[in-house]
Amino acid sequence: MTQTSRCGFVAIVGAPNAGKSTLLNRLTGARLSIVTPKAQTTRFRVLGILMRGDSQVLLVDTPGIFRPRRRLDRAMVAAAWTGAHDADLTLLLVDSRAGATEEVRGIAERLAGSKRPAWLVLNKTDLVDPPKLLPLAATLTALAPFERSFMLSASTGDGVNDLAAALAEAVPEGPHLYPDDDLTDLPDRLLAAETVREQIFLQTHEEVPYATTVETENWQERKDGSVRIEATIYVLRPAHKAILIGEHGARIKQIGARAREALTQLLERKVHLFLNVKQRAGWDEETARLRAIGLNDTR
Ligand SMILES: Nc1nc2c(ncn2[C@@H]2O[C@H](COP(=O)(O)OP(=O)(O)OP(=O)(O)O)[C@@H](O)[C@H]2O)c(=O)[nH]1
Ligand SMILES: [Mg+2]
Repeated sequence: MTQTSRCGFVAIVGAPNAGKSTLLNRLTGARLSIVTPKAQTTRFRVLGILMRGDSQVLLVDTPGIFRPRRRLDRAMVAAAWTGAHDADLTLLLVDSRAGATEEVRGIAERLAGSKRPAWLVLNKTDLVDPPKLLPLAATLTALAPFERSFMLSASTGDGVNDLAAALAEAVPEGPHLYPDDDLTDLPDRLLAAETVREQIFLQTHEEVPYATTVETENWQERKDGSVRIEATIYVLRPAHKAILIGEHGARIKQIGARAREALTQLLERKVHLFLNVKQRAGWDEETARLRAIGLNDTR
């Protein structure tokens, strides 16, 4: 029996913190998109490639959809909707414990208006009583004509295989758009910057993570096979800089150490990481800073 080559884009959209990046990582089996307990972690589209039989499923993790205030936020939300618009299929991922919040209802209604194929995925089933799931699915399916619905836990992996199999069958027939052993199209420089940002989200609090962006400034391959990476962390205010550096540089040292560990695993080689903290008022409204992380569409 010959298999049919299939390939298509599947966007994962939802409210902040629904578990979109966790699901992308689980489906691809790699830590491609950063995950933290804080909302608004993901800032741009992250492609993850799932190979299954002769199907290539191009998963697109997107920033959470919320009511944007500053230019950075607007660009993030625009990137999420562009992801959905450009996809063959959109998954609305919902945190089952949070339920049908106003945010989720708004996204479902907008998806319904787009008239494009969408599936409902209830996530975090490990956190709720199973009898609550069906009514939640019914509530959301009343708002948008989801073709199918799934219930899973991206954290434990429960139910994820069923979704993967269904996606592999659902993507359209056609040639593969990426080499079959690729995992993502994210450049290593961006991956490095994201790894540092993940540690900032994990190790600082309140407004500090949201006042921060990271850019890889320098990347040097060394003869011994290791890589030397210099990254700049931009913050909005002097107080943020003081917090990031910490007493006697303790915080920045810890951020660097953990990010280096993660990068060593991701890149599978020795990493020398140097971090620089710079204060730059208004970076979150600046075209160049947004472009540096691939955000240039404010559709
Ligand atoms: N218990 C449980 N926690 C989960 C599950 N999926 C994700 N999480 C947790 O939820 C939090 C948010 O996960 P993310 O994957 O970063 O969520 P996201 O939707 O990508 O968030 P943004 O990028 O901010 O929009 C993290 O602490 C995850 O560990 C799940 O199935 N069960
Ligand atoms: Mg995310």
